[in-house]
Amino acid sequence: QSDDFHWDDYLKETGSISAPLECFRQSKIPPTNDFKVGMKLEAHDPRSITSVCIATVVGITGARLRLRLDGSDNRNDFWRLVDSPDIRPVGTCEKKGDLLQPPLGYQMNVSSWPMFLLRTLTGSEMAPASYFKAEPPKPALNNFKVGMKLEAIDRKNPYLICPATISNVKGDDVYVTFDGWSGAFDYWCKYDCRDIFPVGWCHLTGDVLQPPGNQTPIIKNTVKAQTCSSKANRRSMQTAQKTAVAVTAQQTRKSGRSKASVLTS
Ligand code: MLY
Repeated sequence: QSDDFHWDDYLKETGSISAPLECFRQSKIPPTNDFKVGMKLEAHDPRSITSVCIATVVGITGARLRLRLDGSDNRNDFWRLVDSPDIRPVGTCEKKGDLLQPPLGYQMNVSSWPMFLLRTLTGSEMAPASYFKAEPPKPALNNFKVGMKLEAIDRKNPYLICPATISNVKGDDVYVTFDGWSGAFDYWCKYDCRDIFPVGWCHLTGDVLQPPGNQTPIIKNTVKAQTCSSKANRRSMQTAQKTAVAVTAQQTRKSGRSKASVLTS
């Protein structure tokens, strides 16, 4: 957790509440991350969901792994929780009688794939089965309410986890907005999405929680409000604006011009 951001103070200053643990499809006690950089595993190719590929752990961040598909480039890394159903031990595919696939963007001729696979696995360290944790169960209902705070993955910069707000709820879907940022990073997702976490998650897992942004939220939100037609949207935008104003005030008080230049680079 960054030195100058503390959920307790922030919740007070914004007059907001955190979404209860029961809202999330995350384990109450975050899973331990035993993986080591260099270990290999099987992973679904995020760009070609029917393919199962060999991936290497190239980084560890909290309860997540930074993964790179063997035979792919270094520009398509992705992040998965250790209890994600997208990853499993090497050998799982073979046991099921399936074939490991080359990743999308495999740089060599496909005919070289079997030999590449053999070479990449020979002598490599494979992550033990006990490191892979079971996916937590899905909460029965969408219990999120507008205004609740959470920690959410920035899908445009998926290594980042940031303070966020539930700004709209529709059936099983929730609208996640990023505190202190204009709408560019916001997204709709299912309430049981694995990219959203309870307040305190990063602190418990040792992942880095970003501080809220300090863009000029009032101007950006006004622009956005004009494009919102429904009453519900306008109402949630008003909530967001109030939060944004409070955040900006807080940040100005705490750190003057703060980290805008770093975060918007
Ligand atoms: N400098 C990048 C990263 C922005 C990150 C925003 N997140 C934290 C909501 C950009 O401005 O695109």
